Amino acid sequence: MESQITWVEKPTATCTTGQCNNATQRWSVADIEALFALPFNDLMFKAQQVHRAHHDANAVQLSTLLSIKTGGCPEDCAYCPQSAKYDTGVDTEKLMPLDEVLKAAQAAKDKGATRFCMGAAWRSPKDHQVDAVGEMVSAVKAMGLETCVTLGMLKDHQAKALQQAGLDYYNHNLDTSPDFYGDIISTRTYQDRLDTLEHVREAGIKVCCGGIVGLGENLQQRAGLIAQLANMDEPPESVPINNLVKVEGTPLAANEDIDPLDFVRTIAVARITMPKSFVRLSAGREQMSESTQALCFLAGANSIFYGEKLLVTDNPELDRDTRLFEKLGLKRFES
Ligand code: SAM
Ligand code: DTB
Ligand code: SF4
Repeated sequence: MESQITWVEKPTATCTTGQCNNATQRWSVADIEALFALPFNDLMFKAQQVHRAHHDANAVQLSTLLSIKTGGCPEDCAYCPQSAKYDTGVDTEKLMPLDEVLKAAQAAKDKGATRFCMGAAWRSPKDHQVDAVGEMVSAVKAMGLETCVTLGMLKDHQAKALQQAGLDYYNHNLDTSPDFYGDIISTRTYQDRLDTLEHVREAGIKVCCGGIVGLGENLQQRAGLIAQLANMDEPPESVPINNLVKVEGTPLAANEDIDPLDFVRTIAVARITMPKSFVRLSAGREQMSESTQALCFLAGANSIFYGEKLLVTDNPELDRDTRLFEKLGLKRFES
């Protein structure tokens, strides 16, 4: 029997929640909650339709992460093993020298990554640190890799300096909905995040922005995160959806795991509401079955972090990913 659902590609609604950041938001939180509430098969069917209209259904973009400045971060993000506030056994290190970064970038390229993402455990970098990262960006780009960095909050002139250095993407996650943010982080505000994203956009750098599920958010708050992302004047080119990696010593270490099918639903809803974006199945793959990952690809995920480490936690071994790609007939996305 035909599904009774009428699909609306981009609903126009007036904001009733106070959570939208533009007057004519495209997706209300209620619209997104309604997507989450669909029968699983209907949701997956719609996600596939949208995915196939905008992307090669069997191509997945491969990004490799490197922590260029590990640990000792002054922020108190409750999920993060790199916060100095929690005893997680992560040692604090200085900014990695350029030659080591380039060695890691070459290794990532040799193994098939097309984008190299460098992460620093900073609240907000100083100008001389931005200059040092700018040098890394220029050198990695010269190797023929796309570049992405995530350094915390940026001032407008710092975003411009990174653009001048040739940076392709800046990763800065909203992580969760505005009304749940204060439960997770107290050392900065949601508006701080939005301000940095605006500086990045204005500098002409592509935006990589997503969030984490499994923080203890309710369904409305999960929908609230997607609404924030989808209603940006220009949705992020890249949307990482992380499943919380529970790290001993962090306040969220004992959180209950979310149902894997709810994670898949989050990917599908991100795909439907941000048709052109690359949706990245990000942290949490190490703990995920092959079947769940396969469902995530079916739901429209078309990017992963590829390489044995995320920043400080484990990611699947390369041969495990190679086998999974072979089983699923997936190929590497070439831009
Ligand atoms: N300090 C910068 C910042 O917060 O933007 C950059 C690095 S920070 C580690 C980058 C992102 O990693 C966070 O925004 C969060 O989404 C993700 N992340 C950190 N710890 C995580 C965890 N345990 N599980 C899943 N995602 C995590
Ligand atoms: C993103 O959204 N996920 C990545 C990347 N952007 C920087 C980080 C995941 C971190 C997982 C925990 C860790 O290894 O530190
Ligand atoms: Fe610091 Fe980023 Fe970790 Fe927050 S997520 S504690 S800002 S490294």
